[in-house]
Amino acid sequence: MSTTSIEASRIAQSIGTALDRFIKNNQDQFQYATGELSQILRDIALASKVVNREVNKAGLIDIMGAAGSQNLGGEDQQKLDVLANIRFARALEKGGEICALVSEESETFLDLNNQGKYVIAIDPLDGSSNIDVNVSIGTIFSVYRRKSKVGAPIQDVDILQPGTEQVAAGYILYGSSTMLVYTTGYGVNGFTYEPTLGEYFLSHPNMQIPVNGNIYSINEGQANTFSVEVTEYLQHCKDQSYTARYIGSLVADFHRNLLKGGIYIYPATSKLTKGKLRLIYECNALAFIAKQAGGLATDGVNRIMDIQPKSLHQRTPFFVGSKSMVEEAIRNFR
Ligand code: AFP
Repeated sequence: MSTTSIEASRIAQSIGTALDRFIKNNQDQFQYATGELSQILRDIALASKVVNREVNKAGLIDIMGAAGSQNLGGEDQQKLDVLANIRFARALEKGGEICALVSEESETFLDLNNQGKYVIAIDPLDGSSNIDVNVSIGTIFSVYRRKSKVGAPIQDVDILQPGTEQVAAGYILYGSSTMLVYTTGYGVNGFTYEPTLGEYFLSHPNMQIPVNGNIYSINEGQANTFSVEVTEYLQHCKDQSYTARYIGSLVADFHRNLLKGGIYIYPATSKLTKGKLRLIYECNALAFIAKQAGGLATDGVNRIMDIQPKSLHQRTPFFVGSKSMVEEAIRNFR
């Protein structure tokens, strides 16, 4: 190809829809279309760009490794966890749209004492034990409307909302490319980050998870601690010659199965009787996205989004992914 024709084909190539434009174009779909939710999504996108920059630099500067403190689960907090928590909190606190923040990294919720109408639940950097080995990690977020009166102190009713009350949810995947995937209850759309332009562009419009798939994702190293039902389902996966894929990074495992079709399972085990994953800031967001994409998420008995949380850091067993696969996996649970 000659230089002029390369130039011509580059000019002919459209750069697509930027996230900002997409949010603006779709703002009217939202019943409280005052622009506040749009601003929250923009703030999350901005913070994610900063975190993305730090994640990309992780191998280059002394930012890798444990920060010396532990989070609530007693796991070492990695430096990037701490940094991501600060970045998202700062970006979200500034605008005044949110009144409270729930984060995996903080024991209690943060009451911002303002006129904000939204509550955010966030896992700022999930899969952080993978940072040191250059494996994909992610951010997960849920957005809720506050229930109590604006101006009053934040109450449990604002924080402990079931997933059905989410008005938006999404994740950022820091992978071979960085993606932001979100829903406001009108389908799921995915945006890929173009680092030279510093913008997310719509790359995966109206994402749908295949109704069936052949990938199963579970930490089979824990197989001796699984229930009979889960063990039987795993045998079924093998009998069907399904493919086992497990990164150990929830966002990355979920994202792959969303695109290709599959099931992700983090079950209750004899050691972790409620499973490992957190309902409020991990499972609810992915359950909302799965539902909007035509998939299913349950704890084996109840739909994840129907569960009434009783505490901030509550754990739940989690079965999520292609509808037929999840239905099959939980068939013997009731
Ligand atoms: P970290 O943030 O401590 O790496 O935990 C990540 C996580 O919550 C989730 O992203 C993984 O899917 C899951 O843990 C993996 O846990 P197992 O090592 O028990 O399979």
